[in-house]
Amino acid sequence: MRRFCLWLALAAVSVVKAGAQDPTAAALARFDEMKFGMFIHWGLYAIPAGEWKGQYYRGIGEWIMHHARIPVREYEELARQFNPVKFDADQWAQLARDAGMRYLVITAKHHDGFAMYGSKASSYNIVDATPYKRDPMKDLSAACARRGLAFGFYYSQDQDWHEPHGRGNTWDFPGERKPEIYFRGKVLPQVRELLTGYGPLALIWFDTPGMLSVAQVKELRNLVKTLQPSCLINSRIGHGMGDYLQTSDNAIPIQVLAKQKWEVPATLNNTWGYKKRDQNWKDPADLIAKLADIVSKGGNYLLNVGPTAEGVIPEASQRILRTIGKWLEANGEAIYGAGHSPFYLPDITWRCTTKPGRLYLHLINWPGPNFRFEGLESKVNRAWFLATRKPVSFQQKGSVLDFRLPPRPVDPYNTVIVLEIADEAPRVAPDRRYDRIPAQVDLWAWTARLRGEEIRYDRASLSATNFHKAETERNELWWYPYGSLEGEYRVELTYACSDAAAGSVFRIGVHRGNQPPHHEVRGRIEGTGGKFVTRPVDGVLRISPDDLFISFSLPEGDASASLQLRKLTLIRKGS
Ligand code: H79
Repeated sequence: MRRFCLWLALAAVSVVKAGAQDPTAAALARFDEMKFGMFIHWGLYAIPAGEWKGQYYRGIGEWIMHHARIPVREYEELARQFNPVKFDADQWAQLARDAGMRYLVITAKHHDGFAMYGSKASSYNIVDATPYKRDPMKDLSAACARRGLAFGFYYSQDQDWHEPHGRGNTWDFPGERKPEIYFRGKVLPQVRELLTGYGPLALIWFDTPGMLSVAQVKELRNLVKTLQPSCLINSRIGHGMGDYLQTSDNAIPIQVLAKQKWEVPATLNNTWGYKKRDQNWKDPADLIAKLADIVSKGGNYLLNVGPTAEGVIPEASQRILRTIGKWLEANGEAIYGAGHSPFYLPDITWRCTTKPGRLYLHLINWPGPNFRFEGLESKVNRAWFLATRKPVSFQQKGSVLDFRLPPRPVDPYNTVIVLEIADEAPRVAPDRRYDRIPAQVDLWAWTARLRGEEIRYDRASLSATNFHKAETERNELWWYPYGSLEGEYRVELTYACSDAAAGSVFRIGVHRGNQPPHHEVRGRIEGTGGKFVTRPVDGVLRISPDDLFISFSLPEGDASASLQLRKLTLIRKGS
């Protein structure tokens, strides 16, 4: 009897343990702590670098084979020239560390089908088809391991423009596809190679699902989890079978998303793969603020670099990343392992992250000497600047905190104030909670995804500019509400425009997928004499839970180079 009891007790313990050790759950918890990673797009496309036969191609550089409809036989020639003699795995991994990144994800195979590692499953790979003859991924995985950086592979499982049965290449292979031939012949064996040859992978990053069936994706998932149970799989494996969610490329949700773990993949300029001409680098101040924004909403930030064909990460990318790293060195406590904001995000002065007993206020746009913060019901015992440890003076009355701050920002990018509170988790006034959508929601240009090569964000005026040149590509803003904005709204625009440039038609659209809006309101931009004003828009905007994004554009194209759009305000009908 005694022995039986002992056995029962042991069995119970092992069940509990098995639960606690679910490898995917444990890996997700580690992933959530990391917050910030390096994405690397490196492949044959770095040779043309945006130009083919003397012609420049707009758009993302790694798509050049598709954009220029380059025949497989011609594109294959690039492999014979690919010789990245300046590649140094330790330098790349060290750069990621210097940037404060905790993980690194690199293209093992992009849509062009070329394997950037030594693959036995296809001779179209860097070891067998280039003069370089080495496997850079062996070096890189080892360099990451030496520095405690988590490592993962990007693998394009669905599009493969090199294969007759892969998706995407209709210029060489216009006929029907037998996905099964491609899937069994290339995808499964290559994914097996990646999961068995490069040590433990933190994650595998699939992209652009479309052709593979539920059964195929299930098999792919099982293969990954059988070989490495703690390797995470992103949502772009398709059919809802990922472990965590990707937002669209360069898209930050407008709100806290707390139901599942997620990640924003983003570029430093307008391309993933190296493109000679693209020097449209984002401002480090903007990236540092976006990191705080994403973490405050519960996400991870995966920032991309596109090395040259020689194996060099562009100087400008390095500078930007080291600037972010400096900020993180002093302020990392408010980022790594921090929880999302307990508050709704009313403006762009601040963002908030948490740890037990602590609340971090990220001042990303300096509020000036008198800063009022409302909605915190927990008692604040102490407040100090995270980077300098100097105390911050404040008064607390009920749920209102009044701070006395220096007239100018302590940190030019993001000044973090630590609040030590009397509760383990902050108590928040019900009408300020993160999951309580207020009757009036601001869609700031700052939080939008900027579409088009000309459009810019100007931090000084907190507005998007350069909507013109629609003859080349539409320049527009997209916001991602993730189901949080269901309802009917009146809309107001906050903008400035010179009187001379007034008159353009604007369109606010509501989109189900990456297609034209299924619902829209239009109006005309009136001159404001260059000053910022808030003006109502005629009509009602109807948003349903399955709407993917909301856009603002000047569809008729003549447009106003001088329009500065700061925000749209949505005011719920009946409020
Ligand atoms: O790897 C990066 C991109 O190459 C990949 N995802 C990130 C991480 C990606 N693949 N597809 N897309 C992103 C969607 C892109 C669609 C477009 Fe196009 C490519 C729009 C313009 C160029 C396809 C070709 C649709 C229009 C032309």
